[in-house]
Amino acid sequence: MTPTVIQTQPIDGQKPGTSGLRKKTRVFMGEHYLENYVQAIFDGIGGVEGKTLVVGGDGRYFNDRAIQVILRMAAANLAQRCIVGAGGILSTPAASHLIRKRGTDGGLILSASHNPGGPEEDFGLKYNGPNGGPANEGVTDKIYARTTELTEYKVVEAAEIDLGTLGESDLSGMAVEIVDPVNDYAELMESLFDFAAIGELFANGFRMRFDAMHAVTGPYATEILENRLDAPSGTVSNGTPLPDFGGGHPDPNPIWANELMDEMYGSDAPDFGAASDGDGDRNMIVGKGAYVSPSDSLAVLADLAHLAPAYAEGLSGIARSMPTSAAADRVAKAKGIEAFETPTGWKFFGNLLDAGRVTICGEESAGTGSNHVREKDGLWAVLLWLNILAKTGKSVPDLLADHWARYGRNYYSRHDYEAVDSDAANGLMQNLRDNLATLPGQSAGGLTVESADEFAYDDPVDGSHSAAQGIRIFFEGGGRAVFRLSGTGTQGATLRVYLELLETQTDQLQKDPQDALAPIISAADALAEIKSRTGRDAPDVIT
Ligand code: VG1
Ligand code: CO
Repeated sequence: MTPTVIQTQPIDGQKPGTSGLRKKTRVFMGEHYLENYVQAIFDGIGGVEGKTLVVGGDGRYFNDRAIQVILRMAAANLAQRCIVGAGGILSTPAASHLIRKRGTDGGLILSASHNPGGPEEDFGLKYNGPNGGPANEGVTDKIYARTTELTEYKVVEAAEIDLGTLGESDLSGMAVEIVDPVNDYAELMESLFDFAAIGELFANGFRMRFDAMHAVTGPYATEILENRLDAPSGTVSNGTPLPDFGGGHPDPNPIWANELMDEMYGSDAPDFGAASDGDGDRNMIVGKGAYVSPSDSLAVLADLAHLAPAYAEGLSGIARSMPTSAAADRVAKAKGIEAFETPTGWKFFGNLLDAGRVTICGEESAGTGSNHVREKDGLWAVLLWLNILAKTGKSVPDLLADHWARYGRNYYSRHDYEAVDSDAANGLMQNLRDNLATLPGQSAGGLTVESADEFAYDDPVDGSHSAAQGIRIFFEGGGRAVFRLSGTGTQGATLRVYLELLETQTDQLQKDPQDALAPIISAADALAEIKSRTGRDAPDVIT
């Protein structure tokens, strides 16, 4: 069948952010909007003729209809095959795995991650390359350039594909293969971890709560935890993915996963709690009365990963995003392996992983992962924690206390100011940038600035340079404040302020992070003029 060529206009503002393009769902549903972006992706990666792509998403509102459009456009652009998760569902790490396992030319992942879903909420789309990872900046720049010049896109007219039935069908000459979204991923997890040891933990009465937050990990967690590891049924809660995530934010942090937090801090708390986000790449870990900050989680996992079969030989290196605390660096140092500091976003870990320079990576935003895929992976982190708990026989609070006693504790918090006026947010950043040279020596909040810079990154593998990745202020005595604007928001600007302080005195390791960080918090406000410039008295979200 000859494809229909539809005339269109370039659409302004289709610039991919930290993780693909995210916009209000209604924007994506607007005339030619999704189509323009899909055609720009296809053109930006050099066409899809003869190629095989993986397609799937987190099941949010518009996921299924967007997939039908993508399939008809892939056929019109002469793709050879699309591999689609049944029901249009694939968690981000499962999609990454499928791209790698099947040796495809990449994939399209539909998700706005932890942002709410629904007709009035958010939608997103990103391209991952043949290594299974998010497209690097070179590729996203090409995709963006195409969006600004595109005047037509191709689509075939065809009946809807039945996404619910496994098997292969033909769409105007392109094969559409509907696959089980869970099975390959569950097998991968079984190959990495000691399922016998974890199963024994559950058999001996260990209790766990996994909150899937009505998002994509429900079916994955149920299959792995309840079916393969024999955790009691009911271990997974909110396990049915819903197009609007039950009206909540599928964001696994103490604010949005408050149901889980209440249970874990309550009188009948299970031994272990965990949650994941909309597309399954983030994780939250919480023990009995003990929330684990993502930066600490990365450090503990890196320290003890050798207890899991896949990492028994040790790690080649550890990478963390710049705003993530330096806790992982000290683990790398103790192990005598390389540590890397990258800009925010998983795409910056891809080259290091591909080159074998690092085995484990993590971000303060609740993302941890390894070289098993090229995305962060929520359930992977949960299973590695379970593996470590099973092998050490210790509790989460004990493991944390051990870790801090050995390495010191990086008190850490992130303060988010959401939907701030864009001009005000840009003005705040520009003001810091303009004053970088004069900051050292200044006092604020009882602290003195030691140095300040704007973080830039030279990729050690391909030499590419990424500028303007956040402003860092280091204080005398080891504290740090980092400022950057979010690249995933869909409304105004989100200012993220990252606060950190290393404590090594053994009698000072059990403080509340907000108390421990009070001087850094007040210094950050004074130096960046947060309150006066944003007009906000307090952050919207503190994690
Ligand atoms: C945020 C996080 C970042 C993460 C990104 C995508 O980006 O800070 O660490 O990689 O989301 O995560 P930003 O630009 O808003 O700070 V996900 O779970 O949305 O794929
Ligand atoms: Co996510």
